Amino acid sequence: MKRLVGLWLLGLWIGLSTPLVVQSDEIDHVFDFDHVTDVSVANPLTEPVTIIEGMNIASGDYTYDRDTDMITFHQAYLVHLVPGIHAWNVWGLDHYETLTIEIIDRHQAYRIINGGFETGDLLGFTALDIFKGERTLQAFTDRDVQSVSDGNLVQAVGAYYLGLDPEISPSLQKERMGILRSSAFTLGGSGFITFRLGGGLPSLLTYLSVRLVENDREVARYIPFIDPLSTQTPELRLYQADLSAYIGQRLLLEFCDYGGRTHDFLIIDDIETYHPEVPLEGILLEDEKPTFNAPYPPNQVQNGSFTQGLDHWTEVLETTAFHVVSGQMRSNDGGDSAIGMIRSNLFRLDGAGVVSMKLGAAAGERFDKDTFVSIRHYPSHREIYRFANDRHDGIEMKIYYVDLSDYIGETFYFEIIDNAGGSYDTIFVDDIITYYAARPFFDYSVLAKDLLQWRDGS
Ligand SMILES: [Ca+2]
Ligand SMILES: [Ca+2]
Ligand SMILES: [Ca+2]
Repeated sequence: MKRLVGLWLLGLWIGLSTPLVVQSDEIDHVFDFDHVTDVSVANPLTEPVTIIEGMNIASGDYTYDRDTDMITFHQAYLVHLVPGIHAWNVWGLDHYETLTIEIIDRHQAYRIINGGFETGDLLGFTALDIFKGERTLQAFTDRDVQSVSDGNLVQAVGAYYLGLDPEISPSLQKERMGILRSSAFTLGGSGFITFRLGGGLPSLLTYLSVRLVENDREVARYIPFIDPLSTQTPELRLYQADLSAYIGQRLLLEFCDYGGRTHDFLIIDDIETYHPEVPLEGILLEDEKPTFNAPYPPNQVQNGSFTQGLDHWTEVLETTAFHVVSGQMRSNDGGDSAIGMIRSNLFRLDGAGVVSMKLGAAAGERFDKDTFVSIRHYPSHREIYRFANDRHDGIEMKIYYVDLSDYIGETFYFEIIDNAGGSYDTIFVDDIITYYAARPFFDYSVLAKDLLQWRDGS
């Protein structure tokens, strides 16, 4: 009789996401968001399972083992369920039994999935390839999730942290690039988040970006303090960030590695986005996303031909790599060993939607990871185009055109990057034009080749 009442109740509740209220002695199993695992439950039927229905379950979300007569609900499915007691219909040939799993309330809505990497892989995260879509250059892979017992990284929490794949060379470990995107969460509690980060030297090419899900706007950027002495044995430090201005909003985190040099890497653990109270521990990081003071961006980027020195350009690192020589902006103030990044003011794309500039730099593999031009969208701060010199002969600067006509009316800025200190590691830029009333004539041979290839690399 109890079973019949259960079936009747279930009939009422099928298709609704509201948790079914079930007596606790009827719960078949529990799932804990803080200890993510698959959940195996005995088949409640006296015959083999044909299909399971309910809670938007799909055939890839569970497996049925005929030999053991066990049903296994996959962790990747369970992590998305809201807290409560959920029921599924387990079908045989012509009838079903119900099966229940309690999802423990761990404030899931306010938290990212697998923030401590304790599944031993990147479950819950998406790794986006950046550079030419080259899979071997993806900085964040399941193989980078390291067992704490395998290393000497005492600052990690739990059994795993996101480190560096030990099977590849140290130089490739750092050369790789990528973006690791978390699952989305609603910011709740105190509005503070905490995370453990480590990496190489202070690098403006590796950071944590916080974005609004609604419109992809970057609301904050955090760059860890890094002790240069820690480059040999990367150290995770606990940080906190105050995002309380965004309480109630849907956010996601992106750990970004845009750099290809030995100091450009991130190691990560213990990301917690829900703190009911302001956390007591952790170094408070300030938002370091780019800021601009021109409220009405012109269509021609200011001082694009460097006739006014470096006015309207902002050097980002504290070093001074950029100077103007013979009317060109060059990154070799102090020689090729200088490293730096300089940022233009904002410009609004108008007219034909084409921009151009003259470029001089060494060409070829490696150089295109170290000395390049990046075009970023504002206010998402998303990098939408990246190109390097591929035609300069070392004597005469060459013109490069970028067709951005899909983005007319949008606002952008340039970043010019010199991220290496060896011979020929330098970049020259001149005559940046961001406004053409009519489309200029140019053919494929002078088109800037986009080095970005966004792809879900997971
Ligand atoms: Ca961990
Ligand atoms: Ca890197
Ligand atoms: Ca340089």
